[in-house]
Amino acid sequence: MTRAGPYGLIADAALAFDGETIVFAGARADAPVADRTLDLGGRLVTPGLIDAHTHLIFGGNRAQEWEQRLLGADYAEIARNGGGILSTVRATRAAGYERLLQSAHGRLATLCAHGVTTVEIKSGYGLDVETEVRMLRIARDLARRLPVDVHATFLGAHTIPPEFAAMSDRYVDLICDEMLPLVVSERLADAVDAFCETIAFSPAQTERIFTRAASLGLPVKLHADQLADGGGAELAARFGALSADHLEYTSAAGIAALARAGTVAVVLPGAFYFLREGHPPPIAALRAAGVPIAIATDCNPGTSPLVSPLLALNLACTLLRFTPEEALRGMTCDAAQALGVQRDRGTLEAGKLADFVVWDVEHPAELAYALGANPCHAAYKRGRHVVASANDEGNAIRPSA
Ligand code: DI6
Ligand code: FE
Repeated sequence: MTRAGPYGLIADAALAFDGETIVFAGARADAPVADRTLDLGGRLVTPGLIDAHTHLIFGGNRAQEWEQRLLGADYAEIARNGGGILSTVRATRAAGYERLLQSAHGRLATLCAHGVTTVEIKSGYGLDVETEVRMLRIARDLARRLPVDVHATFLGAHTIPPEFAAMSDRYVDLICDEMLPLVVSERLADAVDAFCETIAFSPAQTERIFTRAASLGLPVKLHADQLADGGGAELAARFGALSADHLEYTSAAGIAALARAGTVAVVLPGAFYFLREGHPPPIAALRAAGVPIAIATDCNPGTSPLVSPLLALNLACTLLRFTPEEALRGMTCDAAQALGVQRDRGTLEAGKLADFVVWDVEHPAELAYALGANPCHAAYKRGRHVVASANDEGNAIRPSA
């Protein structure tokens, strides 16, 4: 019997898989005889990374808004003046399917090159039936083009579209009566999310959307308490949400509710950093309450233009005081739970998918440590070798002439 050390690490280990399923993970001495073996040179192997919260399909970018913010404008104020999410909505509506697909493909390929094998992607920059459906179709399409499982989330309730300004309840009607049934009948989404915040949807509106989602059989998750404590965590818990995300301003009562409901906290250190937010999510209290804490990139053009999962881990450690071990768990097993796929993902165990990454590091703490590095030597998705090392000769940088 092998005793795993910190990080669940097993020294001198072997992993065996048959087709897309792991059949053995443990000490090399105990490994079954295999048809074919591969020597990984003693490198570290981890589960494939799971990025459980992204908005990586969008038109344009918001670099100029970022410039304005650096000069003193504030995120909520920009949003109230029709910028922010709405400026990305304009750019996303104007971009055709192909252009949106290509730009998202580039971002997702970067995540894959850094060891991501499962990703969640939200809609929410369309806010009309046609564009929301386009975004979700692109999410499905990306899964056919890249070696990654995609969980698509319908986020029609991201903000109130200009056509419904000052009549947000009518937009909630559209979501409940048209968008949600369509998304379900076309099997375009695996979950439903909403942005519950004073600049977006009220708790009462969020409840209506969640009630409808539940009646259609879709699990929910929530952007909760990012800019202020709006009771978002409690609301998510009441609906048995898979996750409550952001949580910068969540109260003690919210944390207790998450713990009782078994809802995963997803923290997004990229957004915390990029908004220069001063109020960190209550990590110590979440930890003490035993709430599983996942970490995700939140890849989006406004608050977290982040395509490095390992940098997200570093930010979680440096800014939010995760240990490097907690950070890695946050992008593997806790992230699997945030997507409801812990049964077949998130750890390396017999019976789970052979989604794993081979890293060019000596110790797992190095994954969260090196700023901007990519030590991914190889990644395997469902048993298939899908990412080769950037250090292989083919990719080596040639000397200038
Ligand atoms: N919270 C966020 O951080 C992103 N969405 C949300 O509800 C930001 C999206 C954006 O600014 O484009
Ligand atoms: Fe988000």
